[in-house]
Amino acid sequence: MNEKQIQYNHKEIEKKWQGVWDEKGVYKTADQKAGAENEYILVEFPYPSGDLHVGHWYAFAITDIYAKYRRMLGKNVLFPVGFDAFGLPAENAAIKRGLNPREWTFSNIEFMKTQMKRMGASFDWEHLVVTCSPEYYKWTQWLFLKFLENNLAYQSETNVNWCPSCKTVLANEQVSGGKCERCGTEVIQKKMNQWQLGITKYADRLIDDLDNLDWPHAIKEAQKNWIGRSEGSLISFKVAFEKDHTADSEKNNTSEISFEVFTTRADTLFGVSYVVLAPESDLVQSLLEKVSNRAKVEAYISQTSKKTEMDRIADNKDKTGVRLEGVFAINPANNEQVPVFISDYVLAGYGTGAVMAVPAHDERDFAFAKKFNLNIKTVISIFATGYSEEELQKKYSEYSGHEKPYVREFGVLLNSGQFNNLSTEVAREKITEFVGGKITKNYRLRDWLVSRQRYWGCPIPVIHCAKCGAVAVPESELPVVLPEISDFLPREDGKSPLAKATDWLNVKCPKCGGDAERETDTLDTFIDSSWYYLRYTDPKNENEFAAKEKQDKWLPVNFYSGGSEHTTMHLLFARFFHKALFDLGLVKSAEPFTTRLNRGLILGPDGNKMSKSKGNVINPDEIVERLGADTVRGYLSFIGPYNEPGNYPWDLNGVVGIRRFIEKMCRIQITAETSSEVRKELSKTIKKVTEDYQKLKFNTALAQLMIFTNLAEKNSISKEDYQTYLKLVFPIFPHVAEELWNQSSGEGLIVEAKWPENIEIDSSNDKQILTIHINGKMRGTIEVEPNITEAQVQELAFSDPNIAKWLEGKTIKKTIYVKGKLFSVVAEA
Ligand code: ANZ
Ligand code: ZN
Repeated sequence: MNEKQIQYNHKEIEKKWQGVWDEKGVYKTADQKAGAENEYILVEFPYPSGDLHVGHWYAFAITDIYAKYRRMLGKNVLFPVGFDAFGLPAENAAIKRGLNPREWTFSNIEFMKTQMKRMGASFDWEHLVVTCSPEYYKWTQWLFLKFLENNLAYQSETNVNWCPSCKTVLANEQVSGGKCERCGTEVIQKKMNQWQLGITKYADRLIDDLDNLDWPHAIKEAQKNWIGRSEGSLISFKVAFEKDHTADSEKNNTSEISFEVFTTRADTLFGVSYVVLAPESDLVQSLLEKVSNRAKVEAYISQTSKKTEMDRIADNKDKTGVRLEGVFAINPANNEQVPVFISDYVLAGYGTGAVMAVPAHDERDFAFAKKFNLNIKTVISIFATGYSEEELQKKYSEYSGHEKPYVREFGVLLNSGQFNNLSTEVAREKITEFVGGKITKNYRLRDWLVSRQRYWGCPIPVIHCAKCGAVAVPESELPVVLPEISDFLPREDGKSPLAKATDWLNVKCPKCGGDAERETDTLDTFIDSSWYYLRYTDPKNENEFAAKEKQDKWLPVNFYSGGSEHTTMHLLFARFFHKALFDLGLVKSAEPFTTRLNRGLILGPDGNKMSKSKGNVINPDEIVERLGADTVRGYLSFIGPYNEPGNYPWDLNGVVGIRRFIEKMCRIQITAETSSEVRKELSKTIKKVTEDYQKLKFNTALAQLMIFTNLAEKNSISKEDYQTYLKLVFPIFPHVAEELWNQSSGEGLIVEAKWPENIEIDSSNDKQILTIHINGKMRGTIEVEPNITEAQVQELAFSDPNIAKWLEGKTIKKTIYVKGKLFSVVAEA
């Protein structure tokens, strides 16, 4: 046979086969295939920034390996792609560079489509979803109206980041170090009426249903922490005012005012030495006229309003605050009067916005008490029960000396009247009951603020009428299309630039026909991405967001690959959205994604996150041009196990190594028969590669393919076995595999081939390795035919000089032969 020409011209090969696959429509999703199970493989869709980066390749091309493998197994796969196309960058391009956000976005999409097509991935482009197209956002609006009808969407006054000099609302990422990113002015918090979605109603289900999901433990834990459910008590404190000095009684006035605190540690109630209220709370406002240091208090309130929540909860030891002079709170457990403070470490939006402070057992309260010289009273001891109170006191003070608070949740009570010696756990309930409190749950999770004062987003389909209030735009008038405007800066009062499009803004009320105005806020883009996977199943439907029968075919998503940055927000929002739709009978499953995978991150060659400013960005197009898409696919699959998130620096030598490997693949020659060694390795390779693909360990699958390739290149392999090998290679290296399949006159296209079956190898004729022991010590090995006799073994062993030397001058006493394993000799001098 002739030396096979090694001519790996990746450009020609990749272009050719992409054209053929496209033309034959091999990746068109079949709604139903006889006898095939449907499988929905999903990757988080990208923002159309205008350039595909290596991260996109890692997301799509590597998940595509899995999609291809599942297809070859006979699954009917939906593997769609789309663009999460609303959002700030387009608007910034409009403001800074005078571009039209729609044109900018769509031209980016067109460009990225051509980039993506070079991956050789099995996307079905007919299922393309673009969230900024009116065909899509019509249904985003329709779904929003369903939420509105069912009291899951509502308006309320909420704080926003406000730049007083730009007169604009800022997103969190536009605030750096408390200053406006554009002009450097200090950002303040401003109250605005904004739309919210009632995700907190789903808090318990969002936690509890995690148990049934086949998701990595770390993702579940992160979601639980984000929701932050804690069990505690609501305890009511009465307010008392200091009597003015002219009055006769020494005692303070108890007022009618009371407030509740939320505490997870009702067991520490006897240790309360003061109370802290959130400065911005309504309660503080109502107490203002009774405080004797009002100016100071008001100054602190205004100072707090400049801080973001992030700054306030930051774990700094330096606590600030102001005492409400003349105001006291009465501890319901022992009727003690304690001072009342405001401090920014207490947030109005969590719990009740009021905290009973127990400095002996809480870090923040401790720091605060130290600073303001407040009483620190120990009420919990770590020492076990059985001690008298004095003993406990003594032991405790020896132990702690109040250098730091004892914050652990277990222990026994002291200094707590009739509750002394109870365990903290029991005391929590008993004390709550004793003071008439309530056991409740509290959540970190807030309702989802979805209003954005921006142009480039989905318009909220609501009309405001002075008479009728907020009225839904009638379904027949959807979509509310974004008007074309040219001035993208927000209106002076902070309203979205849409408020300047007066033709669009002024409408008649759908209810009463009177003059009315459209809502000018647009929706958070996380809403767009909370249901795109539903639309993928039926992207062109003009009458429904997705027909029931299409949903039935594909949902829930079997496999969802995404970035770890979406562990909480996106994944939680989408789960909430889906559950809400489930309750409304619009989807059938309570969860959208049965399996979730967070993939790793590709770093620059310097080991840092790729960024333009660091100059360490790898441009995949360049590498595809120079070395080929198959090389990039191979490199990214080899970099580490796909199912475990890790950080992988880009390594050009590694890339070149993959290219060389592909060239080696091309050098394998077909012969009449397969050598037994190659055949055996092929059997092993099929097993290993199948297992590894299934587990998303493409790196070890490829390592095995490399071992096999090395062997096959130097040995003989039949056409049939060679083609089996190509099938194993195909998911990672589709273009070159198709080319070699074609050159070896494979039947049809490899892309339509079936996954190979295991090959059973008859190993009964294989040579065996025997270990030789002399007097209990291993002294060497010999290779023998399987049907060898004991006498032949002995002859072979004794003729091996390395073994014979141990027997010199000795007499053989005994030999033992274990077939296929061992030949053992006992010899004496
Ligand atoms: C008394 C106490 C004693 C507390 C003690 C803790 C330890 P989690 O677990 O996160 O729910 N707290 C309540 N509302 C707050 C607010 N709006 N801003 C800041 N802190 C607030 O935390 C609940 C605990 O955080 C509550 O229990 C309360 O302090 C504080 F040894 O009450 B604790
Ligand atoms: Zn009206």
